[in-house]
Amino acid sequence: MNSPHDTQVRGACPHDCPDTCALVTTVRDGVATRVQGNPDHPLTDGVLCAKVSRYPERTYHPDRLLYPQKRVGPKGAGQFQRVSWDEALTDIAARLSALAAQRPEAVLPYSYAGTMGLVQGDGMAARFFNRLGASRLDQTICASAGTAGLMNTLGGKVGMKVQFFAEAKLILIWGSNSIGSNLHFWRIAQEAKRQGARLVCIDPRRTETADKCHEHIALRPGTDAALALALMHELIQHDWLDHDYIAQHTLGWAELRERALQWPPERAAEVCGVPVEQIQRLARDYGTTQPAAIRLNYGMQRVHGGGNAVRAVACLPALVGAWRHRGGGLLLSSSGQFPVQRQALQRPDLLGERRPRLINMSTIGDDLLRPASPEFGPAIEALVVYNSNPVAVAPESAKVVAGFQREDLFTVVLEHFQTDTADHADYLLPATTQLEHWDVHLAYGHTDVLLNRPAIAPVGEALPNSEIFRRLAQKMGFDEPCFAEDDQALCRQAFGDQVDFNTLLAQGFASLPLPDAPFAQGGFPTPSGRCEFLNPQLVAQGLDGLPQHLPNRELPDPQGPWPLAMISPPARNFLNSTFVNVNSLNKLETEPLLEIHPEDAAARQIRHGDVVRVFNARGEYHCKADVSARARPGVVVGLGLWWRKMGLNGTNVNQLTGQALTDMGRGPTFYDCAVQVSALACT
Ligand SMILES: Nc1nc2c(c(=O)[nH]1)N[C@H]1C(S)=C(S)[C@@H](COP(=O)(O)OP(=O)(O)OC[C@H]3O[C@@H](n4cnc5c(=O)[nH]c(N)nc54)[C@H](O)[C@@H]3O)O[C@H]1N2
Ligand SMILES: Nc1nc2c(c(=O)[nH]1)N[C@H]1C(S)=C(S)[C@@H](COP(=O)(O)OP(=O)(O)OC[C@H]3O[C@@H](n4cnc5c(=O)[nH]c(N)nc54)[C@H](O)[C@@H]3O)O[C@H]1N2
Ligand code: SF4
Ligand SMILES: [Mo]
Repeated sequence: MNSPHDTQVRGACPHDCPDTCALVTTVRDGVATRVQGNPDHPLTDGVLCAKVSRYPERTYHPDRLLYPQKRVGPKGAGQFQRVSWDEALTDIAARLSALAAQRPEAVLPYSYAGTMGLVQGDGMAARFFNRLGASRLDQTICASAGTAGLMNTLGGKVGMKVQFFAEAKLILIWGSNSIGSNLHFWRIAQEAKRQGARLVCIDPRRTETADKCHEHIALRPGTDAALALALMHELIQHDWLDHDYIAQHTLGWAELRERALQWPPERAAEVCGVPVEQIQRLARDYGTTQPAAIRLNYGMQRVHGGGNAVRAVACLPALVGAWRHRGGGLLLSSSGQFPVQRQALQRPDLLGERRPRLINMSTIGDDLLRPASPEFGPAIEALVVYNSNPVAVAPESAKVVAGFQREDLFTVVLEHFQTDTADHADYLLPATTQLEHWDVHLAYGHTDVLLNRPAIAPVGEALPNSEIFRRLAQKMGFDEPCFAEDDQALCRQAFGDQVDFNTLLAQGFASLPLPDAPFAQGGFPTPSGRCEFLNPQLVAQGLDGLPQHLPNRELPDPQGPWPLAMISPPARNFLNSTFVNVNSLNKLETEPLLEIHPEDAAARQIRHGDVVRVFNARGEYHCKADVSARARPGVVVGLGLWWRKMGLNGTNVNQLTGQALTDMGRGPTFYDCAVQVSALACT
């Protein structure tokens, strides 16, 4: 119940989730008592997921980091003592200055999407590292294969407006567990369903989303391009094509046609491990239903051929002319539509003539262990981690941990909690949460800009990331005026005059003025202005210019040592490794689990609840078996990103994943991973 003493503060959810909800925080006597969805923001509609509804619990968690700390124990042991901000920042600045004077590229920032805010993300931090001349981080860990696939086909991270999925008559939910990871889209899909739309889920796992769709196509991981090419085959054979749209708005139709004709449904059925009739029926539905909409998500691009898979799927709407309708087309990410003023915010001009090397965050394990060499440059000697928990989330943990344990590596971690990564810090600095700082947000699942106002004062001595970098800059003698700008100034700069800041101040959100059906008359943001089935840039690089099915590198071999494919998608009540330490949420997820099909379990004498050893050449992960038909035969599912220290024997699923990269975009291949499973006692 709200009392007259309550104030309500409008904000934005900072998490790496397509929904980017508008929040309303209730504050009484300086304490946040409740976080709710803003009912005035149409897409949020007053509704939040379970995770963020628990925000006060996370914010006032007894384990929140409240003051700066310095390592006192062995590297990685997580033993710290309290120090003052001044002592911490003076020492950090001295260490970084010494490196900056000799070889600035020995310093590496490591950040991702702990907060998606443009100010507390790579705003002030980017200025700081540009001025320093540090190595740049190639931020590939989530979406870069899909991004490359989309760029190479549609020309950008562009697509349908999410609200118009409500008007679709057929929705393909492709590589997305929407109920878990895109709840507000799912609500729109439900509306479409009530209006008679058919929902089809394409996912190796029988997710809660698959349960609620009319049909579930449980293909093998990494076979989406084969399925898409077979759909094209059927569209051609039955002439379910929009010839006019193809002629006017696409590039390379003759070539794509020839490629697709090599993929009869029988061939794809073999590759995907699904019945031929299911592919034929899906093609019929897609070819004969208008408007038809595809909600693609990043789950299907974490494999060797992930970029090509996205390319293949992204060709489909143009073939049937789905883009003609605002309720038709495709959405993977909308983030390319936001006019972010990155030059103003991040100030790449501070680099001057310097062009520091790029270090791929998805191969941080290998890169931390690499010595100096002419090709690589200097070894990484200092790491500044913020908005990320690489020790838990990056692939091939054994190497990541070995890298973080290097005695000669100087590591600073800005965090809310003492995560697996924080355990390895030399300095651990307390950061504010979204309830405690200003920020401004774009979204990748809708097209509204959101403003976040601080609802409460910082907890303990926590400071915003921006302020930590501002103070560090001062300590290092960076005297450019941009280091003195405050967070509200950065909020304004993020979109400059492209978005009306007064609207943001007044209502907390502002919609971008975009057309309802962006490609009804073509006009794709590609160099040709067309949907590029055949991509001339890829051809110029000597690559296959057409989408192709590239099999997983680690195809499970029933006769070999690694007979099972493993995927490790997000858990519904965690957000990557965030929220894993929030008790009410980890209770819902119970404990680290491996879903395994009853047949695969029986073949290994594994019973439900047994402790199992999941292993391959890279390592082993210990957890409990969840014998369940959610997993298809031959595929096991290691759900969610538990903190290593909360898992059995200090392991999590990334013990097993590898550092090989995708066909495009240099992305990780978390779901291209072959393993064996045995009961732990038997080993
Ligand atoms: N609750 C919750 N929400 C989240 C996250 C979270 O951790 N928890 N993570 C957030 C992040 S970082 C991101 S990037 C987004 C999107 O992250 P996504 O990874 O797209 O998340 P999901 O929607 O769970 O979709 C993954 C689905 O793809 C399936 N999948 C795995 N391999 C394949 C394949 O080869 N082909 C196909 N077709 N499907 C496959 C998985 O079984 C899973 O159901 O979600 C965000 N939202
Ligand atoms: N096996 C496997 N591994 C995966 C995935 C998978 O599906 N399977 N998914 C991958 C994907 S899609 C992604 S996006 C990555 C995610 O990897 P990360 O971006 O590292 O995401 P989180 O694990 O959520 O960690 C974010 C951390 O940032 C902290 N944080 C939040 N806000 C702030 C802030 O304002 N300031 C500071 N200093 N810290 C803050 C949080 O407390 C949290 O510990 O993981 C990847 N790893
Ligand atoms: S995590 Fe996603 S669904 Fe949950 S509140 Fe944030 S944006 Fe909304
Ligand atoms: Mo992600």
